[in-house]
Amino acid sequence: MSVTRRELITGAAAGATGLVVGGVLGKTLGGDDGGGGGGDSGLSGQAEAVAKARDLNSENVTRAVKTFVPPGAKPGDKNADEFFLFSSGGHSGQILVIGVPSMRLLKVIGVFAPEPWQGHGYGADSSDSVIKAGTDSKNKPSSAARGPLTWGDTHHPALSETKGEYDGRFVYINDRANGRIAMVDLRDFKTKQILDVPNLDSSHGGVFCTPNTEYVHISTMSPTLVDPSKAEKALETFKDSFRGYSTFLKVDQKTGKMDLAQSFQVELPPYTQDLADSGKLSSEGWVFINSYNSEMASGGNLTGGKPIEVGASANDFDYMHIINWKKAETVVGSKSKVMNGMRVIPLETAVAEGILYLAPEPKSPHGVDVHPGGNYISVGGKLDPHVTIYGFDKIKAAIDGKQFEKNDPFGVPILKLDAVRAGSVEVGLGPLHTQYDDKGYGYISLFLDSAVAKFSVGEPYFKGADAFKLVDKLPVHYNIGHLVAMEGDTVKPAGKYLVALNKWSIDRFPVVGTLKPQNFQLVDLTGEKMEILTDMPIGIGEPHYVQGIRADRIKAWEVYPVGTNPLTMEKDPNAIADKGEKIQRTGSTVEIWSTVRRSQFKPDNISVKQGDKVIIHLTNIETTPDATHGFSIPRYNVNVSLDPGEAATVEFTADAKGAFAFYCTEFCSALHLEMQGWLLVS
Ligand code: RUQ
Ligand code: CUA
Repeated sequence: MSVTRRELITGAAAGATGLVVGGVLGKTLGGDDGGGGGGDSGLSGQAEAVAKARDLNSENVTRAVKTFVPPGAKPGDKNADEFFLFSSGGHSGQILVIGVPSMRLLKVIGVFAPEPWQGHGYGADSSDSVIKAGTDSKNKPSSAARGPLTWGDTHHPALSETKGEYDGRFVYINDRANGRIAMVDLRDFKTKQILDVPNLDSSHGGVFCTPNTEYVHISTMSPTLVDPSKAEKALETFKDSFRGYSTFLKVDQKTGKMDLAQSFQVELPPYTQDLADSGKLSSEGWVFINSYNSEMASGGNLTGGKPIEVGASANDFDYMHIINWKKAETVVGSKSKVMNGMRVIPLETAVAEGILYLAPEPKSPHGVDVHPGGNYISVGGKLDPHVTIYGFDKIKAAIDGKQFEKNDPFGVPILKLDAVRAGSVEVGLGPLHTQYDDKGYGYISLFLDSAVAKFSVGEPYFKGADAFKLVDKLPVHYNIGHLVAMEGDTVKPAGKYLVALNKWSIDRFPVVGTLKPQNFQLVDLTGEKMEILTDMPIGIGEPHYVQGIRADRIKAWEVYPVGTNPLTMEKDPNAIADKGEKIQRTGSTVEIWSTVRRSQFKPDNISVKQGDKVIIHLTNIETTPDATHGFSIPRYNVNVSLDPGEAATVEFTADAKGAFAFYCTEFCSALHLEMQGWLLVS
């Protein structure tokens, strides 16, 4: 139930909600909202005075009340955050976790970039090994990366699903820059795997989970040069030298990890494959990937060639790729070749086996988003003011009836647009991405208009002339890219809220230097008209996609069972209990087993010789939530977070001579400052 502005101001809803802003506020702030009526109280007088002193009008107060989460609100309370956003952190390489409707930043999860606060990539084996394994040059046609890579451009988070609904187990996210993908376990919100995806040099929007997380999908963005020894003439022979790859990474249901041995790719033409989405319900078993630059333009603007953006938008149509992955699964065992450790179904095979089809998409398409019912697929063409809606029933019929316009230059059949289009809606300039609510509406971002358009999306909610219609439009601030409606890309959207991910904030926040924050705007979807509730500056990275999940689907751990290694989520063989502490020297290796608790490391004196290999096993033996300790060694670039119960191992060569005062980096107790020790390297 939502409280309207009028109810709030007049106090009509006060009885039901216990909200007593009351009549005085109404009178003072009333304006066009009118005023008067409703119960008056001491609280209303106070609220009125505060609102007046802070120059807040009734609309501001209503919005504040809709988003305010009182201190101490417990998950599940009516006044607590009902949803979490999992947001890409863009070129910060991280994931951001944000509460809705409060729009409070709850966590930054270190993924591709080392993150000292969590000890991600600063000496602990459990994270260092993940970052290191994430740069695997054997997987790429191009030669060795100058790794390990320590940053990523996170773009598209994909929450794991069961029967097309988020299940709160894992979240995957891609690195746009380096063609990689990572997995975060939502039991402890930590990165467990970074996979350098074979044959992918880059990847943009092609990330999603299939409806039961059988696979997580990722595709190329810029196509890959298959034989790097041909780099010199590669752009002149673009059509033959480059290929795209649609990748299905098999997910281990217990650990969430992706298993290359059971994964496969479908080879694609060297267009720029962009956003992608999974079929669901009636379209389950299929995936849809749009593309641009079917012109295969490669630039050359200094030597008389067309700039890439001109060459790449010359054609009126690009192509949606329609892939039957259930069919591909049956073919991959016998008809694939192995390339850089990955089974690949060649393009000709994909065509011959009926695995790959194309459908025309208007002018520089970007988003492709499957409707909760599974039948409709919305595509925004950046240079076309319409959203084009395809019907999967029509696509199936067109494939069965061989309604092809022609083949593309690689022999892939192109379906007739008229045969597969279910409708189109003129929405405005620069349509990009669509999300859905629980009432049959779609919401599409309009980059050039800086707006969100709401439109009806066919059956079962809308029929006949109402089937595909623009119903509302809301200006946002500014240059919106993605948008997210709560659970808005699942089979059961939650509606209620939408967040606009605006690339520019211009005048919305105080000037904090020349690099400005992005702007997340929370939009209320419960009324007839969409309404902005609040702005949230994003001061880290440039988020691309975000998914919004019901908070109660996440079952995160508060503490680890004592001795847990976060990488395996099992007891670490080197974890020790109280009194198990020891130091052991074998040749030039010194191995230390240390307990960590409020307020000491034991042992607190470690003496080694210069050049020794030092291995320190740390076990935080605390079981109290939040009793986290840090372990840092100055000058050795070591900073480990030891959450309650966590076990970690730090290994290094003691090459710097001196006395190094290691210390706890978390203010854990009254004697936190005393929680230190000495590493002597002589
Ligand atoms: S994208 S702003 Cu990087 Cu998903 Cu469309
Ligand atoms: Cu332990 Cu501070």
